[in-house]
Amino acid sequence: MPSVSVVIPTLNEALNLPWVLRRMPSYVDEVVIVDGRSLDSTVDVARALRLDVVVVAEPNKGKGVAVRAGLAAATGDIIVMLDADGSMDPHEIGWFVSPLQHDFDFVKGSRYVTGGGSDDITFLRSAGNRALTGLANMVLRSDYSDLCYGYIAMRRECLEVLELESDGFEIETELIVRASRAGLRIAEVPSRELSRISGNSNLNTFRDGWRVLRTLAREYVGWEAPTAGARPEALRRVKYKYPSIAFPHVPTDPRTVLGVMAGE
Ligand SMILES: Nc1nc2c(ncn2[C@@H]2O[C@H](COP(=O)(O)OP(=O)(O)O)[C@@H](O)[C@H]2O)c(=O)[nH]1
Ligand SMILES: [Mg+2]
Repeated sequence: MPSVSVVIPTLNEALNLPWVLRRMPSYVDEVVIVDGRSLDSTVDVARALRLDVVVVAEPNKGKGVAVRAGLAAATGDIIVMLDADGSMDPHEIGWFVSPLQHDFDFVKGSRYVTGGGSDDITFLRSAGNRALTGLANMVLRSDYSDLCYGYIAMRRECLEVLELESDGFEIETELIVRASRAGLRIAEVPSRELSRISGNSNLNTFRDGWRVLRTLAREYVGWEAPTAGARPEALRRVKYKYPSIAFPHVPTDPRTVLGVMAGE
């Protein structure tokens, strides 16, 4: 079994973290909390609920900064990132891990495939997300169903290829766009977004929507995926085209089969 690390950025989530940590499956080897200088007892709650929790202090403000610090600190073969507000259910981690054990490199949760859904999203955010997803698919020639959703898992070696640098909520866009441009093998799995248990969202629909759009444009023109050979161990699994091989259909002569069966 590969080892599994879970990275959770937290900003004043003391009331929500107990639910999240209690629902952590037993096969999760490591939980990394990246705390954005919470004013409540987030860190104490985390330590009380999970003795071996790894607490990383966020170097600067922003979810992107936190996610990058957490990913860098995680030691597992597989890294899963999820939110601390109770909107992402750790019970779903298995759905994310299993494609990674079967040749996929990068797994994204989606609220818009059968089995997924959202209790949390507003009409405005949903419309914005659909528009941005459509645009991303057009420029990337990809087939994502849900761009702005941060329940993501990947193999650790992919981190080196992705060269993440975003500071805010646009980190999710950066991850997704780069995963696709680097040629990672990507799977989407259904995920049900629940309502935040308590507190308010830190996301601002217009400001962050605009940042997503800008990130999309910047990534498309500006980021060159590392070329194969530059970092051999990280690129072992990427930059590899998966050909769809059509096996020729050779009709079998029934008499030969019958002959074998009859022992002739
Ligand atoms: N460390 C850190 N975590 C953050 C920051 N902003 C948001 N988060 C966390 O990121 C996750 C998602 O944030 P949330 O406010 O729920 O945004 P939404 O789900 O997009 O509405 C939550 O677990 C937050 O605690 C930040 O600046 N620093
Ligand atoms: Mg949330």
